[in-house]
Amino acid sequence: MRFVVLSALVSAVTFASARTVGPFTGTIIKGQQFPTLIEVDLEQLQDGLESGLFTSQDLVAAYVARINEVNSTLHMVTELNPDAMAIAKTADALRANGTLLGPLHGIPILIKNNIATNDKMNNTAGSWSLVGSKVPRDSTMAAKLRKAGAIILGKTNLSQWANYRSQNTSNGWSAYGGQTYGAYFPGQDPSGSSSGSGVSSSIGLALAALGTETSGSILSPSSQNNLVGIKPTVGLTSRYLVIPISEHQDTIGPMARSVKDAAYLLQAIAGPDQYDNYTSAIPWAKTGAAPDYVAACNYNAFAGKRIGIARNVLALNPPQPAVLAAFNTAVAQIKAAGATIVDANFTGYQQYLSNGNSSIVLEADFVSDLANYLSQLTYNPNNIHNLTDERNFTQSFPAEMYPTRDTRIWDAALALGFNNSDARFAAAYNVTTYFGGVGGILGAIADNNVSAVLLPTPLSPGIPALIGSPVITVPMGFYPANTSVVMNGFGNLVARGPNFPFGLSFMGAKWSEADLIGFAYAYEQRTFHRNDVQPYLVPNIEINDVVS
Ligand SMILES: *[C@@H]1O[C@H](CO)[C@@H](O)[C@H](O)[C@H]1NC(C)=O
Ligand SMILES: *[C@@H]1O[C@H](CO)[C@@H](O)[C@H](O)[C@H]1NC(C)=O
Ligand SMILES: *[C@@H]1O[C@H](CO)[C@@H](O)[C@H](O)[C@H]1NC(C)=O
Ligand SMILES: *[C@@H]1O[C@H](CO)[C@@H](O)[C@H](O)[C@H]1NC(C)=O
Ligand SMILES: *[C@@H]1O[C@H](CO)[C@@H](O)[C@H](O)[C@H]1NC(C)=O
Ligand SMILES: *[C@@H]1O[C@H](CO)[C@@H](O)[C@H](O)[C@H]1NC(C)=O
Ligand SMILES: *[C@@H]1O[C@H](CO)[C@@H](O)[C@H](O)[C@H]1NC(C)=O
Ligand SMILES: *[C@@H]1O[C@H](CO)[C@@H](O)[C@H](O)[C@H]1NC(C)=O
Ligand SMILES: *[C@@H]1O[C@H](CO)[C@@H](O)[C@H](O)[C@H]1NC(C)=O
Ligand SMILES: *[C@@H]1O[C@H](CO)[C@@H](O)[C@H](O)[C@H]1NC(C)=O
Ligand SMILES: CC(=O)N[C@H]1CO[C@H](CO)[C@@H](O)[C@@H]1O
Ligand SMILES: CC(=O)N[C@H]1CO[C@H](CO)[C@@H](O)[C@@H]1O
Repeated sequence: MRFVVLSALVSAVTFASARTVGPFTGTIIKGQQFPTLIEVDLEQLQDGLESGLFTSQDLVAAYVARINEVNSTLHMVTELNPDAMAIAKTADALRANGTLLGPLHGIPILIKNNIATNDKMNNTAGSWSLVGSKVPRDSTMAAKLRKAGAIILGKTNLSQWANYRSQNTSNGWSAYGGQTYGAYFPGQDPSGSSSGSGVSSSIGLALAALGTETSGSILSPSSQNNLVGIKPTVGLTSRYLVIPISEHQDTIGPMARSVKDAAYLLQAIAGPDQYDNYTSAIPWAKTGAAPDYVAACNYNAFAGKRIGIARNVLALNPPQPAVLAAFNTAVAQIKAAGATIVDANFTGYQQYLSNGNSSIVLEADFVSDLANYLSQLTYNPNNIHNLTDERNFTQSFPAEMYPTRDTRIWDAALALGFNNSDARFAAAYNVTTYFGGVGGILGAIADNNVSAVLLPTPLSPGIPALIGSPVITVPMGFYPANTSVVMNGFGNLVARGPNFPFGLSFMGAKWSEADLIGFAYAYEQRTFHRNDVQPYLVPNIEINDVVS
């Protein structure tokens, strides 16, 4: 077979041997043992495609069959890409004549239903108001995935509007997609807002998925669905044609079953974009010399490093005993791996807890940024141009379930009376960047001379969100099998219960993703907690069931 190197990304492909030791026995394809789709990683899929064990068309068929097996229970995918099989056929043809677009060539990926594609799929943020709306071109995230060779398989369900509509609702519910459930316990709260991305990636309905985060929406569902999630620095991944909450806090990142798979995805989607000026702040935006996030996966990353713990955050929000015990074990393992562990407290944290400026930042940004997104639509079926219009639609359209699912977040945003061009916005943002920066993660890093700061993921998102700094979560443990069931505030989901997963977060300075990936990988490879507990619901179809 001849290889035509079309893209520099291809050089990143190395066909390393299998690593994860899982409890699944695998599947026999053409007489050869192959990992199951709940545990397979990117390099193993590329191996199987290269050796002719199966094709990308087989992968699409298998993943679609798996989605159909569980979607009436879990509601994790809102729509499939009707062109996925045709795209897979083209990918197979290219591969057959030796052309690989990149490491993701012919690999099915799911994306959250707020990342627009200029194809037959809808982009709705879960709202009926946007069903049928059209965008002028692909979002930069979708375009980059396609350029790297990925097959966009479909759109995942989410907490509607990325959890920015109601004060009383449930994670993973959208009017358009219904209620998403997690796969580790019947009725499991999938967390959110990238709920369907979390559930789908976790049980192998695609290699991995993209999520979006404003404050916790990648990290939290990755934690609660037993995944690795990367919340990149704001500006590392373009937000162009992604339905926004806040230009100052929104970011798009991978949710995958291994650190290395997440690194491959980040490599494909990171980088400057003329349509999102925040990407011009990327340190390598002008040189084009991107870090190699895959090569950053380093088993020895902790050797000689100082790693901090935000002890005062733990003291002010005592974690559940199972989470705290797992965290203490993780800290000991990281120390044993060569790190020096020190306190790295967030000095402004107590003051932050009683300060309301972060709500003002999101409200004012949403008023501006939603109007900006809507202004770019080339077809706007319900003539919605701003938040006033959107609230009126939502309160009038029965399937939006108003007032059971309220609009109180929007009511507050409209009552604010100004947007992010106002001086009052700038003053509020100045306060929140203090709590995130000098009084938060950046101060903790500088004052204590550490390379990263650790927290259990249920506590990690809030402070980095304020300044757009990166965080990576890695599976750290599970609630014990005898955990009592606790319902969510809305009363329809199990918020905490037996076998619920949770993660460990590595927080760093802006643009420090390569360092964080190194730490996350070094921790993952020593622990492999993802394999400790299996979901209660796993699809049965494997590639060998569809391969011809
Ligand atoms: C490989 O196949 C693709 C798709 O059929 C075609 O466009 C391309 O020209 C072929 N390249 C070579 C080198 O044959
Ligand atoms: C997008 O929404 C339209 C209108 O409801 C629907 O006809 C179409 O099937 C949807 N697209 C997909 C890919 O589901
Ligand atoms: C992007 O543009 C906005 C609005 O003009 C501006 O406030 C911001 O500083 C710019 N960001 C960068 C990184 O250039
Ligand atoms: C960090 O906070 C914890 C809990 O509040 C406290 O016990 C510890 O002394 C603090 N560490 C430093 C270095 O200030
Ligand atoms: C915003 O922060 C300033 C300075 O800390 C504080 O005085 C003000 O009360 C805060 N606003 C709200 C709404 O909390
Ligand atoms: C923001 O508010 C200003 C002042 O009211 C207004 O001129 C501008 O059009 C608004 N921008 C957006 C995007 O709503
Ligand atoms: C929102 O858009 C509608 C038209 O769709 C317009 O009548 C209204 O004035 C706008 N409201 C604001 C606050 O810009
Ligand atoms: C509010 O929504 C209803 C139902 O979609 C529509 O008939 C009405 O014209 C809207 N009102 C305004 C002020 O946009
Ligand atoms: C911004 O906050 C700093 C403290 O972090 C304060 O010294 C400064 O006066 C504030 N600037 C504005 C314009 O509010
Ligand atoms: C939240 O919604 C549920 C379901 O509609 C309702 O029973 C509950 O009273 C609501 N809680 C609050 C605080 O509004
Ligand atoms: C997107 C998708 O796969 N939808 C399927 C969900 O499951 C029902 C059956 O319960 C199918 O009819 C849908 O096509
Ligand atoms: C694709 C899919 O599963 N769609 C479902 C989304 O949720 C609604 C409401 O529960 C169902 O009617 C759809 O079938």
